[in-house]
Amino acid sequence: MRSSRIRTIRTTLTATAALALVLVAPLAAPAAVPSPDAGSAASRTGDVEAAALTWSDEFDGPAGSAPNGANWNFETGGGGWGNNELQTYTDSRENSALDGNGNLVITARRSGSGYTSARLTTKGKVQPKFGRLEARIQIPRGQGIWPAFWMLGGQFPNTPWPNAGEIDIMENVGYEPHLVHGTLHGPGYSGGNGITGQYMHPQGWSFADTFHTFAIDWRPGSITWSVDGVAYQTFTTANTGANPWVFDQPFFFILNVAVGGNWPGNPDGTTQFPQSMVVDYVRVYDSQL
Ligand SMILES: [Ca+2]
Repeated sequence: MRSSRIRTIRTTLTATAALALVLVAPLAAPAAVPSPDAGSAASRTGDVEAAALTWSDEFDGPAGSAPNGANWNFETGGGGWGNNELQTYTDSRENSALDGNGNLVITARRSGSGYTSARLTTKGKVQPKFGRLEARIQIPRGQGIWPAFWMLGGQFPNTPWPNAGEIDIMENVGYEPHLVHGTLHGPGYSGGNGITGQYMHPQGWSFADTFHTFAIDWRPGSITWSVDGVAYQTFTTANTGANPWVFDQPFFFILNVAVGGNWPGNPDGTTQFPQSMVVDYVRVYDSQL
């Protein structure tokens, strides 16, 4: 989702999404090392303790079962997704399944000369507006691996990208194991001109080494990104300037692992498959649904 991440969604949509090339926001200095204890961000972030859980998927269920169809759709197919990505997304349990330990696992696999993976969305099913939105995720690793936890405006595709808006809560590309990116795309600020910033692991370690909680605190005219309770950037209507702020409306979630493409580059001899993104939960607090 960098450069112009124009995704063509096979079934219905002409879509997109993007991550931008330009790093606009300077990073906040790495803050105090977050507590390593397990548990939700609520245990670490004061303002969440009083927050009411609006919705969540905890991914409880038998090993090998499908993610809850009441919450999740599959977007399938290949063709590069507008970004020269290499994977073909499937609805197979080989690429997305519960692990029986309370996690959703999205797995990118080598398949012949190509790759398979999965991309799940909550479009039409779970479309929050405002609040605290977070997921606890252990991301995959390796050159050419591109995991993402992100959102598109609920009006998409009737309202085309980028006018419908895109909120990238977390993206990582394998050649930067210690960085995650948070980005907004909208009319006048999309693709390589998205409003974006990044967060470095406090110790400079790989985010793939363990679980981390990636969140936004989303209010009218303002979105703040955090990792493990450490806020690292806030974008507001001041950042979009004369261009419209298109984020005061419902958005749906997307979880996917892409392989290859313009931003991450392609896998090489160092990349090991399969690679899995393990999602403990997606939670929404104090939101409108
Ligand atoms: Ca869980």
